[in-house]
Amino acid sequence: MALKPSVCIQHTYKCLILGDSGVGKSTFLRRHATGQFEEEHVPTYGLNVHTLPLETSYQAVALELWDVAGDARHGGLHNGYFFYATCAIIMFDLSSASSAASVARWQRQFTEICGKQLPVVVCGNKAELKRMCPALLYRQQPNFDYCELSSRAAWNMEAPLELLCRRLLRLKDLKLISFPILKPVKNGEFNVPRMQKQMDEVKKKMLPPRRMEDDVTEELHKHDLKHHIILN
Ligand SMILES: Nc1nc2c(ncn2[C@@H]2O[C@H](COP(=O)(O)OP(=O)(O)OP(=O)(O)O)[C@@H](O)[C@H]2O)c(=O)[nH]1
Ligand SMILES: [Mg+2]
Repeated sequence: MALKPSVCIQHTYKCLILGDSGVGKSTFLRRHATGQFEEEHVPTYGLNVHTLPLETSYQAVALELWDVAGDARHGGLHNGYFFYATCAIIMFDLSSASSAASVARWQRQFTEICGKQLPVVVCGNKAELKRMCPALLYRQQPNFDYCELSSRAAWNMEAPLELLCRRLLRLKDLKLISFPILKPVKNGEFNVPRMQKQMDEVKKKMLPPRRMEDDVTEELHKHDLKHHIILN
């Protein structure tokens, strides 16, 4: 299913896919690699790696996707996996508040090992399900993007890849010009306008960048954000 760019790949970038167990990291990878959607949660032990060639409006690149086990007991927190990563997708499940609350921890771990400058896309999966997490907010930051998708509905699957390619190549108007056409799972009914609207609402309500001197507790209080999850 993965496409074969007609032109030579100029760069391969290592991209970690991080997030709690069960958020859908392996499903995302498998969908892109084979088109299949697996209903069952088979936890990953260690990691899976798959290289995805991508044709963009500027050049062909490849993302080497490292899908890391979300459960520490399955070897997911192995620091060695992080070496030489150039970017990350941090995934959470929009129907699970605890997985959204864990994003900050995954992001901290990534920046501690790989540095603060690398591109990160926080990605809410299972967008077709009822949202069970409190209101989501993220802070404007260089090298940070947010998107939502549904592997089940095959909706917005290419968004994190496109956002990362833009950051990696420093080309704001870059577009993926070809990618695998994925089909929603059979017998599913998906409300695409609703999914789009919910994602746009989160994107509209960004927080300004945090200044060094800001006290986080005070800031939350000031903006009345007690019932929000801040994603970075
Ligand atoms: N409803 C819905 N379920 C999904 C979606 N994506 C994945 N799933 C389901 O979520 C469950 C977990 O998926 P995995 O991809 O195995 O999760 P993971 O993040 O790789 O988990 P670990 O390997 O344990 O870290 C599976 O039952 C998938 O079918 C989605 O977009 N919508
Ligand atoms: Mg997995």
